[in-house]
Amino acid sequence: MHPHRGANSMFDDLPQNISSFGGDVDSIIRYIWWIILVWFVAAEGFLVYTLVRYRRREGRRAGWLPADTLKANAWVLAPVVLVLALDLSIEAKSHGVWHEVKGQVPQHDVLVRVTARQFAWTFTYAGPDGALDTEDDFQTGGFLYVPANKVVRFQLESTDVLHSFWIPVLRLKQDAVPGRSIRGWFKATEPGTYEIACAEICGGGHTSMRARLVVLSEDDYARWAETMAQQRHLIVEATGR
Ligand SMILES: [Cu+2]
Repeated sequence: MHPHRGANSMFDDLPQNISSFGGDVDSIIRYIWWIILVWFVAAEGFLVYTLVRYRRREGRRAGWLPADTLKANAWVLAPVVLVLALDLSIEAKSHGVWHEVKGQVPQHDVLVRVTARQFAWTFTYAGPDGALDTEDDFQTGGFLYVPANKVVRFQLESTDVLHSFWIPVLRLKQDAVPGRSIRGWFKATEPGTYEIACAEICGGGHTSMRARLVVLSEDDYARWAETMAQQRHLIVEATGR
């Protein structure tokens, strides 16, 4: 199934999608949404039906039936099997997407360390040599700059408590765990400025723990990165660190 955002879709409340794998994630959300909708209507409908059908009436007493026949038990067993089957179908549908998004990291064009702390985001870029923790690394605070249509690999870390790196338009949400460096990747398809938020309650300033994702065209990003690298070079020359 190829997901799309139709103008009349009842799913238009999903955020804009600018992620290379966002459509696959959305198709799972929609699939689960339909299952829930059908079950909700069926279960509530049946409940209302039995409420009316078996309501209190003069001269009719409530009885107690032991569920000792297969037919009686089928009222429980059949829905259980159905729910399980649908559960497995979600599993089957999402398996490939999970593998694509979380199970591997494609060859990357940009490497950046994302550092979370109460209550801000810092981004450390690998610089011209493509490796982190070298002299040519440079940093930004509050703004993550990436090129469009390039694979960005990130290493997510936290210096204090649990946080969660959330970029709604990328369908990307990953916990940051103190003491761990968690790898991940994304490819943004459309230049623009988008929201980054913390999605794990991490203290009093949690709701203000925001940043911006700035997706630049390939050329603009190259120019920006070059300027940052030059500035970094001047600082190293002047101060020796
Ligand atoms: Cu946080």
